[in-house]
Amino acid sequence: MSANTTFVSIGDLKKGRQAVSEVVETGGGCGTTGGSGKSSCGSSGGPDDMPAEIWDKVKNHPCYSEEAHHHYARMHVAVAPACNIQCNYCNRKYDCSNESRPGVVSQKLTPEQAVKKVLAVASEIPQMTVLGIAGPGDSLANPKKTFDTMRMLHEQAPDIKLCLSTNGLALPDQVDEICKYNIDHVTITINMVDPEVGAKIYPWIFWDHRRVTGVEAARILHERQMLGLEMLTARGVLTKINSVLIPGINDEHLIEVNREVKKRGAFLHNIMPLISEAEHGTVFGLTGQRGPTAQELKAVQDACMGGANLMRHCRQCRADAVGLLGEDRSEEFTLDKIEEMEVVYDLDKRKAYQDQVEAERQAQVAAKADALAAAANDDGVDPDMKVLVAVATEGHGKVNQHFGHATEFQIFEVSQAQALFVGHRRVDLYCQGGYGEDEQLPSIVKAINDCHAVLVAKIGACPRDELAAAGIEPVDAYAHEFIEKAALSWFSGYRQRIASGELVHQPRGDAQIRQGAFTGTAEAAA
Ligand code: CLF
Ligand code: SF4
Repeated sequence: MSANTTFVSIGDLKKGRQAVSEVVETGGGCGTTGGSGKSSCGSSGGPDDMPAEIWDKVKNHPCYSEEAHHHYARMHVAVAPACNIQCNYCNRKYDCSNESRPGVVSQKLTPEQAVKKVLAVASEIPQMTVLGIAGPGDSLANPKKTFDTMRMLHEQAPDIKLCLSTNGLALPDQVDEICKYNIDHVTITINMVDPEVGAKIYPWIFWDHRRVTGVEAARILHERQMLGLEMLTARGVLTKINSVLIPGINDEHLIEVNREVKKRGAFLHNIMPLISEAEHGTVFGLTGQRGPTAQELKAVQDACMGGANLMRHCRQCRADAVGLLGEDRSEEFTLDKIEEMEVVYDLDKRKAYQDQVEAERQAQVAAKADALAAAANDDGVDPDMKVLVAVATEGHGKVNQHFGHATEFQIFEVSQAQALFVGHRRVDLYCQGGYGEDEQLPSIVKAINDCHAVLVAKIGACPRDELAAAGIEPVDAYAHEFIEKAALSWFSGYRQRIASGELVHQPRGDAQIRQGAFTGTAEAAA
């Protein structure tokens, strides 16, 4: 079978999950690094799941806490243009694909411009709590620009958490600098722990003043990644591992990656789909290497459960992203616009606003707990039934977006025991300048085709009918309610309709992960 058609079966993945569980029983990981004996601290964890000092680091970091990502924003500054390796899914005309959606070009900044931009965003978006450096090349292949930026921010904006992302090659040499500026969150992209697999992903690295190729290059990269991860864990820095899922190359192998990074203390594992368009001009794009479907991605993520904790809410942002993870406000903060802004970095005002955000977040947590308690009754329907629902939201943890204004849908897996965020699906805007664009509907249906319902604040008659005809129930009865409560309430009603014989539960199909560029933006919907 070719690399493009081979894919690990769900049965094989389940065997792999068993292997992961065996290792986890004896292995280390974040539960053993925090020192309190508490053991579960994934992105969906809360204060009861982890030591207080770890919760303090993750509670308002939108990437490290799924709950936080509904309420808190991050921003990136594109100060790091150079890279020291080549990945087959990257074209260096664009931003680093390890933390960015392929095919995007960011506006490069000097460290001084970057600091000015961060202060401007912090004064306009008080819930912006994290500054990340994620390109457009590799942050640590540009150490002076990266650490100059971090040093100035450490001094001038002490309430903002600092975060960076790297391919790991230069990491062991930079751990002291990382700790010097209190950079508490570091992402390493690790796609393999076997250099033979790595040779299919990395054609070369630049190491020790020369270009190294093949298995030797992948071996050096692997050793540097593992060493860097161990050093960060030893220094108490929280680490997230990004892995790009490449069907036929590292799909099964990511279970082993998960196990190895867990052993070395990784806090989170973020398995992202390969985005591989020929128009991006990458090696994989040009050779026809496909990305995974939504259900293939979910199968690998599910198989890794029980190992290193999973992040499933990554949006593969751009190197100059600004805003909540699902939105992009970078256009509001270009250099010329910042020049005209009155920048007032007011710590007290930021804190007061964040206190309000925290109160809203606690209300969401309480609503979820109440809804779960109400859902746990014996209604005669299969107690293990799980379905996916899509949600249109513009933040605050609520079902508060019109179907036609959604550029993504959040996906929740709902059962009587939980409403769990399991991913998102990007779509083209349905509503274009006040009227519905019916040509977009088939692509939206394909993106959420594995869902039983879509929860929205409002929806027009035409998309309502087409969704229903495709077997996806449009639901606007929970407008402006908290998402988990809405999803659980809808699910209880769905079960009641099955119990009464009003409907028969049918399994859904697979869904597509959006590959190409977008034809609509959030601004266009406003
Ligand atoms: Fe940025 Fe990355 Fe820090 Fe987050 S992003 S450097 S950890 S602040 Fe987040 Fe964006 Fe996914 Fe990255 S959603 S691409 S995981
Ligand atoms: Fe591209 Fe990032 Fe890989 Fe460098 S590390 S080649 S910038 S994806």
